[in-house]
This record gives sequence, C-alpha cells and structure tokens, in this order.
Amino acid sequence: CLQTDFLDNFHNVESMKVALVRTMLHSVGKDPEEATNRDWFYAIAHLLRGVLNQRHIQTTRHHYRNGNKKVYYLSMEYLMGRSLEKVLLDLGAEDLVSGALSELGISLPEVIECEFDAALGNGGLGRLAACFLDSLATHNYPGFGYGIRYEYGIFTQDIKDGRQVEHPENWLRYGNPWEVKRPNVLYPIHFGGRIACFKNAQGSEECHWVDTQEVMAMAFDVPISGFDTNTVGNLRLWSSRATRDFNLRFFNEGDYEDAVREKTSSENISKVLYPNDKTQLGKELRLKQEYFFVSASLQDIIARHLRYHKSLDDLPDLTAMQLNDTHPALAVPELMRLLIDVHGYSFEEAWQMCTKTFSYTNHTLLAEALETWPVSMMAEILPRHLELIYLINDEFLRITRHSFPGNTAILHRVSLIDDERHSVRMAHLAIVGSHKVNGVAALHTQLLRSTMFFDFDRIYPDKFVNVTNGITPRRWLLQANPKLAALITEHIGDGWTHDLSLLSQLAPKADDPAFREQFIAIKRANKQRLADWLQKNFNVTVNVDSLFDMQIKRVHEYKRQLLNVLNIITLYNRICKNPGGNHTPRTFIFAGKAAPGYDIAKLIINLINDVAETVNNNPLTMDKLKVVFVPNYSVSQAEILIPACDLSEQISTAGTEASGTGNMKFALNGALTIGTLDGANIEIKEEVGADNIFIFGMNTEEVQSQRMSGYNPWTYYDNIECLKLCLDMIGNGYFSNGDKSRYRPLIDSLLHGGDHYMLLGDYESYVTCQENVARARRDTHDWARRTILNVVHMGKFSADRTIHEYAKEIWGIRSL
Ligand code: DL6
Repeated sequence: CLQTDFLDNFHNVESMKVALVRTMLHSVGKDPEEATNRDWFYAIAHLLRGVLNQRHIQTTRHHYRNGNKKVYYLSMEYLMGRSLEKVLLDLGAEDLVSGALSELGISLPEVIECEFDAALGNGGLGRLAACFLDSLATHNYPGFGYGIRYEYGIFTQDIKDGRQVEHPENWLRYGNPWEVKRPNVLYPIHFGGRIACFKNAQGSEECHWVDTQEVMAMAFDVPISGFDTNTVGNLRLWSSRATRDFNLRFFNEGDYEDAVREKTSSENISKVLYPNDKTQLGKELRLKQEYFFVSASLQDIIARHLRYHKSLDDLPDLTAMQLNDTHPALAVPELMRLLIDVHGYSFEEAWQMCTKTFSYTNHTLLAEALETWPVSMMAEILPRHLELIYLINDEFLRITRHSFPGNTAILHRVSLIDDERHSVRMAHLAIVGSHKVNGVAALHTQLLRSTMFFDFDRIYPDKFVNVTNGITPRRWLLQANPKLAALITEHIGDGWTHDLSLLSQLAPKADDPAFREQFIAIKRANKQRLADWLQKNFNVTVNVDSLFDMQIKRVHEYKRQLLNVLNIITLYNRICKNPGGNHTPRTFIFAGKAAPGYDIAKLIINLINDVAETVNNNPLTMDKLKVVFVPNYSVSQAEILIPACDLSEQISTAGTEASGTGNMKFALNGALTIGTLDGANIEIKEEVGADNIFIFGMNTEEVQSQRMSGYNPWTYYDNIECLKLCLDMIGNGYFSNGDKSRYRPLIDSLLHGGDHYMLLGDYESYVTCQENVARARRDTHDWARRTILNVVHMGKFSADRTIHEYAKEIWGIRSL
C-alpha cells in the first residue's frame, strides 16, 4: 500500500471531486448539499492529511533504515499560521482541488479563509521555528519539532476607543484537522516531591526523586510537508492530562470537588501561551510548562532511540537537539537526570553525552528577556534538577577556576547561580550544557561575544558561532505574492523555490523598462488587494497611489513605533502649515500586539489610533496622510500586508533587534527599507547595496558611546523646534481631546526617564531620511529599479541557507 502514493488516487478533477464528497460524508459527516465552506475546509484537510501521513510514515522508515542522525528542535513557540494553502502548494494539488471545488460550486479562496491561524507563538522566535520546519522538510533533512499544544494561542486583539483589548483565542474550537491525537504516546511528568538518598550495592550513594505529583503528557502530531518533495516531517505537540481522568481516590472518598480540581490544575499546564514577548515573569505555571514539554520530549526521544538501538551510548552520535532560546534549557538537567537516575550512567558520562547533544540559540540581547528562576521555586517544583544544576555548576566553576586562577570575579559572573538574587541563570545553563551557541545575525553574535557573554567567549573560544536568520521563500513569496512569483518564474524558471540565490539571475532586469512596468503593475495589484481587504473588513479606505509605509511587528519600546509617530506628526504639521506644498501622499500602516501587562506599549497603540483620528479627519491633511492601525496582526494578515508594502520600517535602536525577519520578508516582496544599522538590516544593506536602502541614525558604537558619556534627551528637545512641537502636542492633549494626562507616561519616559532607546537622538536623522524617501519615490521607475534590486539580492535570507548552515556547522546532519 505504501508503494502507491495516496495522492496518485486522485489524478484528475473528477476523481478529486469524488474523493472530497466521500470525505465529506465519511469523515465530516455532513450532506455535501448542505455543507458550508468550513465543512469543505475540514473535508479537504482530512483528505490531504491522509496523503501527508502516508508520506510521513515512508519518511520515518527511510530515516531509520539508513540510521541517519536526526535533529530535534525544542521550542516553546511555533507561529504556523494557516496550513491549507501551504499544503496544497507543497503537494502541487492546488489546481486539482480548486477545480474539483468549483465543479461543486465552492470557491477555494473562501474555504481557505475558514481556517484559524495556528498562532502558538508571540512573534519572531515562533515564526522562525515555523520557517525552519518548512526548510527542513523541503530539503529532506531528518528534523522534527517538539512543542506545546496550547489550547489558547496568542490572544485576539481588538481595538476599542483606540485601546488594545485582549480576548482569549480558542483556535481549537472546531478541532484541528491536521493533527493526529496519539492517546498511547503518553509520558508521566513529575513535579514537587523530595530527594531520597541511599547507599547502593556497590556502597556508593544514589539519590532519587520521590513522592512527586504526576501529570501526563499526551502527544499530538502535526505532519509538516515540504515543497515539491515526498519528505514529510513532524511537529509533536504535548497536551497535559490528569494522571487518571479523575483522581479515583478522591472520587471514591466522595470528594468530587478535589477530584475535579486536581484534573483542572493538571490540564492547565498546556492551556495557554504566555503572551509576553521578551519579559520574564517568573510565574510558577511557566516553569511547569517549560519542564513539562522538555521532559515529555526527552522521554520520547530516548524511547524512540531505544526502539532501534541497544543502548543510549550512541545517542549523541545520532541525535542533535536545538534549544530555541533558554525556554527549553531545563532539557540539560532533565537529560542528566534521565541518563543518571533512570539509565545508570555516571555523572561524567552523562555530562559528555549532554554537551555533545545540545546546542543553543540566543534570540535577544535585552536584559529583561534573560530567564532566571528563583532557587526557592526550583527547589519546590524541581528539587532533583536543582541538585543536578548545583553539581554541573560545581564542575564548571572548578574548571573555570583552573583556567583563570585567582580570578574570583569571573566565577561570580559566570556561575549558574546568582548568589545575590538567589536565582538560576538559564542562559548560563544553556551555554555550559551546549557544544555550540549561536546568535541570529552577524551584529547580534558579535555583541553576544563582546558584551553579554564576554566571559563565556573567553572560557569557550570555539563555542560561539553566527547563523543569520532566514525566511521560507515558499510562504513569503510563492504563497503570499503569487503574481510576483509567477513573473520571476517566467524569467528564470522555478529553481528559486529551492535555491533563492538564483534570484541574482534577474539582476539585469532591473534596467529593463518593460520588466519594471510589470513589477510596478504587480505592486499596484497587491496594494489594491490590500485596499479591498481593508475596506471589506474594517471599512477603511486607502489611496492605492499613495506610498504604503508599514511598521508591522510586536509593539515594543525598542522597536520605536513612537519614533515613526513623531515623524507622522512632523509631516502633519508641515502639511497644515503649507497645504499646497509638494507632499508625497503616504499611508502609514501599523499592526502589532502589545503584551497585556506592558502599559507603555499599549499606550503607544492608543497614541497611533488617536493620531490617526486627527490626521485622517483634518481636511488639510486627509488627502496626503492616512494612518491605519490594523487590529489583530497575524501570519495570515502579514501575507496580505507585506506584498503591498512600498516602505518597510525597521527602525529599532542600533544594538537592540537581534535580527528581525520581517525586514527580509518585505525586501523579498519588493519594498525598500528605512532602517538603522541594527540586526540583519546590516546584512541586507551589504547584499542590496547602500544605494538601495535608506539607513539613518546612530550605529551601535555611537549608541554605546552616547550612553557612556551621558545621553541627554533635553538637548534634542530644546534645540530641534519641530521635535519640541510634536512632543508638546502629544503632552498637551492635542491628540487626546485636551486630556493632558493620557500620554504623560510616554512624554515622561522620553524626557524624564532618560529616553533609553534614544528616539530623540535619532529623530532628526530619521526625519531627513524620510524626506529622502519622499524625494526618491517621485521617480517611479528608479524606485522600481531599486526595489527589483532588493528582490534580486535576497538570496542569502532564505531559511534554506540558514538550515544548511545549522545542519553542517552545528548539528552534523545530512539531507536524505
Ligand atoms: O531570531 C528570531 C527573532 C529575531 O529575528 C528578533 O530580532 C528577536 O527579537 C526575536 N527574539 C525573541 C526573543 N524572545 N525571547 N526570549 O522573540 O527572535
């Protein structure tokens, strides 16, 4: 049965139609004549899942027969978005399915809209994980993801009276047709309890973790298709379950309430994704989530290994595990525990195996994102792990002491335990437990080595490497921008879908007027598509001939949406003063969520909406300026927004954005970037050339030296008249119906709180750079030439290149 590919059964529209109607009857249980678009979504997904499952089984057999080394990607977040269109493209079945549906009077695009985004992530880190899974499968690597099956992903954002309101997002309410529940793949996860030590038969002391509470981890598998390949990978997500559905002891004793309470608290573990982006809350439930998922994943990896191998001795030769930030860092002591306590290895043997297996990616330099856990909380919830962390630390400090005799300061700085704050430093644990540590863009890695992890770089000179992020060109060009994808294919063939560097063959086309015309027409069509969507969904009208200027990403002070707003107010004031001037019409589009507890970020959203209200309704400015905040940013929204963008805002303070991946998506879709020399912007500039990107502001050294020499925001406020005017308007209630208190915290953070992200210091340079953008935009053909050169030089930023680097330099795995 495995000899024939399941998809071969539906070789024409007629057979596909029959198969879909059958699936509607048998799996969805609906009369095809009564079926809704959502029912058809479930029917198609069920049918395609059959194809994917069969191919996944073939892929797995192949891996095990060949004894290939595998990589497991451990991540708390996966921002997958929708799957139907992706799977159809991957399988090459789009025409077949859309043909069959249209014979049934159903529209595929409307069916696609019925799918909920799988939004199990906050932003860049989770979306990167999703891109990596796609590249791993497309390039036939034996790579698998592990994560948590959150019942509630990232919250839904509503805007009420200009303010963000959060609602829980129950994305599973109609069921997830892509997943396969595995009730038999179940592992116990222990919490609490105590350590019991005793002398074993050989007379040495053995310690064990006893009297624990147990929760069960149940597996749900989501097949991951690759593009134009039979390889299908897997994402295994864990869901928490009570040990027994009801605790029978309580139940038999008649204590129904306690029985239910215990069940609820066990199942809470996988209930909800923490919506914080780069802040560490120190919540007990989060610690439990982290441990829950790494313990289940490691038990699973070990059980699978032992199905095919006699012992775990060769585990590190056949297995690589990537820690996606420090969230899964407890995998280090958990693997130690399993190897020592369950499988009888010595501490030294287990430690060697661990460090050979793990590698760790750091995704941020922001101090507030660095995870630490109170020793007391760890002692309570994971006493055996705390004990192992102490042992690891003793050994690590012993070796370090040896390398740096007499240097007690370094020992304090690098210790896994922060003695002053009585906490465990997870980044230190991840570094010590890994053989490689990587940053996600050249500047980021360089800064990790020279600042945050300076001491570790001295202790382990070969451990730190750079792997610049990338994005999958399948979702972010082929799927999101079919017109541009088709134009590219028409000229250079479709090899770029597997090897994005082939785009460079298009370079001569930048000077071809006919090609530019086609390019311009495609951008316009994408802008029209967005305009129609905004009209339909939000009743917002935009002028497609204006410059679409976008900043779409999480709202955070370091990303400086507020700097963008200051430029908008500056333009507003200029137009009001000189309405007849030569102003390039612009539509500023913002989208992004703020963490629910991050008041300043929420206030920035409020200000954007208040500024929009004023600017969009002033007859002097409404034809030249439009400000739109699109609520509830998501992967699916990004697919409509990005292809329609002219100008991509990547304006973080230099040295704060680790890489950014939105910057890559925009450039690949023919937008020019206005940005600072931060994260991957620097590498984008190197690729596209300084003439084809708008760079402004201080670089990292300048930011650092300003900080050292005492940066003073007042200097800018007092000396730059138009800046002072903007800040005074905000502070005096111009955008808040005279309410002077509403935006006081924003003004205070800039003028009295030290303006940590140096918005005022970069303001003048940003405004001047925006003037250059407006001027450049007037020459439509030259603008098109530059945007084409951006597309042409995006080859480096494919996630395929990123994955090939991880495979070779870090994991030691080979493509099938
Ligand atoms: O590496 C993916 C992505 C980068 O592109 C962004 O620059 C960075 O901000 C983001 N980091 C996080 C860190 N969260 N935590 N911890 O999301 O990673």
